[in-house]
Amino acid sequence: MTAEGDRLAKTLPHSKLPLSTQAVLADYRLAYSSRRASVIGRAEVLRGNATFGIFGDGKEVANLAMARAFKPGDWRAGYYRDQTFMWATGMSNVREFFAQLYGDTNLEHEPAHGGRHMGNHFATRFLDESGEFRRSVDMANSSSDVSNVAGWMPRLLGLAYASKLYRDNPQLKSAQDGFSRDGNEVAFGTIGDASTSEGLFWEAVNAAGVLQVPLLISVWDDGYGISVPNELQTTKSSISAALAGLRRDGGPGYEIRVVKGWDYLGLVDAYATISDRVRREHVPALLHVVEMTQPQGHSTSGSHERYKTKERLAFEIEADPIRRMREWMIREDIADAATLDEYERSDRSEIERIRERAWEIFQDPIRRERDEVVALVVAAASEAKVPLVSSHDRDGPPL
Ligand SMILES: Cc1ncc(C[n+]2csc(CCOP(=O)(O)OP(=O)(O)O)c2C)c(N)n1
Ligand SMILES: [Mg+2]
Repeated sequence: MTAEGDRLAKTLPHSKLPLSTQAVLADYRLAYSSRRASVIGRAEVLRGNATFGIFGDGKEVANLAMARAFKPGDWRAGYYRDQTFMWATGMSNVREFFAQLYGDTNLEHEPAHGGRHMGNHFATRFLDESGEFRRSVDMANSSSDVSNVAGWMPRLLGLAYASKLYRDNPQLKSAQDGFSRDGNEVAFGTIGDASTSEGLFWEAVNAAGVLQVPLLISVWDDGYGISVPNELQTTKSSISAALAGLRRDGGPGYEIRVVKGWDYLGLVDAYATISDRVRREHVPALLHVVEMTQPQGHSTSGSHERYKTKERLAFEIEADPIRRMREWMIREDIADAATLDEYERSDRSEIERIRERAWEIFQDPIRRERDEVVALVVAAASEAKVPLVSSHDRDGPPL
């Protein structure tokens, strides 16, 4: 670690935690790398090298702030916008992102589900090679994503409830080895604005308020569920406004906060403060992350240019969290533009190198099998003395 890296960049206003220059720079580079992977991922689908893509672009900075609050033993139940969080916590990485995109079925390349789910569906392994439970208290843990939106909410509730039982039930004290440390785990949930309209969201949110479990739900609010805007989806166009009655005021209830998706410092501070409260007091929390963007639209199956207004498309560029984080770093003298340009250049080529390698190892068994089949056909043809090239192929079309 260099002296420069150790330099204090900021003290967070509420949590009072120190944030070093090195930590901010590392976050920025990860955000930037994740964006490059999303951009390349979309291009790969449009080129025909992959069948479908849905990515975490626009959600990078909030993902990183959430990752800073995530501790060994914690759990995640969430959805396809979380690639940056998964990489930041070490639960996934760029190589696995591209293996998933290509549909690589080799578990060594794609350990989440061996190419059998949708891309950007995440999971960590609970069992070791001999089928025994791993010690989840020492690991970062993610339950397996599912495609039906909000389908993971009841599971999120269950994960949080388990910690409550481990803390409160004396009979479970002896059984918690490896699974819990006195219920000090937080279950982190993520969900999109539109998916909060699902019944499972409301059932889980209400039950968590009744049970007072350690659950921290982040709503990534980018204003849209595919092409449907919030006004047509959510009462008052705001899930935190709609849920305001759940807020605790002297008795049991929720911690509810609203933070902007491009405000790096505000996000890191909010996650640090709130997760600490959730962990200690077992109070559920909802962090409504607003003004998020979707720079490439919903997925590779559509073009947001077809349904977003000119003003909204301009906002997607102007409120881009990476752009704003970069501007903030320069303004605060954390890094200068030339240094950041240099990092970006190097991270861009690193992402491309990893993609290329993921493509090669995905193609490798396919090419080997093709070569084997061709060799068999050639051998059979030569034994039967059948020419493999027709006179038409050899001589060209008749003139
Ligand atoms: C139960 C269910 N209904 C519909 C869909 C199709 N679908 C996939 S993503 C999506 C929109 C989700 O929007 P939002 O929750 O705002 O998340 P975002 O993609 O904007 O982050 C829909 C309707 C689905 N996967 N599951
Ligand atoms: Mg949305």
